[in-house]
Amino acid sequence: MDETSPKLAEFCHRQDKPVVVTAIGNHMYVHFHSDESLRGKGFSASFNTLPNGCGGYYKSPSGIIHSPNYPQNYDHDSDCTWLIEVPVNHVVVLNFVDFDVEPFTNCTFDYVAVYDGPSLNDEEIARFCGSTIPNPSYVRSTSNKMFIRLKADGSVSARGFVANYTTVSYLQFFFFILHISKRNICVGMWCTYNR
Ligand SMILES: [Ca+2]
Repeated sequence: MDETSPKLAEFCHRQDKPVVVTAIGNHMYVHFHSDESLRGKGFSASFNTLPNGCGGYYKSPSGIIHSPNYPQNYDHDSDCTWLIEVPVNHVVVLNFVDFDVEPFTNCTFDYVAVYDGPSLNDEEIARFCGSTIPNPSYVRSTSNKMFIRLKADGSVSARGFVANYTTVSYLQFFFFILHISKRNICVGMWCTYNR
């Protein structure tokens, strides 16, 4: 509710398209800052509320998502979904920085699932539960959209999760895949960088 809260997005310069920023809880704090020289038109924004109060739609090139109530426990029966959409010809890299979701075999009770596309109908590329950060901590989409779901049952909750996401171009993505799939191949600076 103030500047110590996690930053969801930061904008300057001109935005060519409307940008959607979604708060996780029922508060959002917006800070507009200008210095002593040069002015722009400023900004105009509207807001609305989501019926289930969690999840959201993210279109900024990077951002942070976290479970409802974090760092307090998420509610029983939570069912939150996040859609991240970044520019075409880019992919989404989601990186978990904190994770604590009720552990159970096959994540039967509570879980965080990641889908390679804009909805639950797309391929589920990861499903996590437990009290440690997933290893590896990141998940990548193969297109410019990623869908994430936190699903909880009616008993036992935990702290939840925090994840940040970034946008990577197809070219960067290709070089990364080449590197991890054939570690003995050097591609430009990637060879030096990862040696
Ligand atoms: Ca549970």
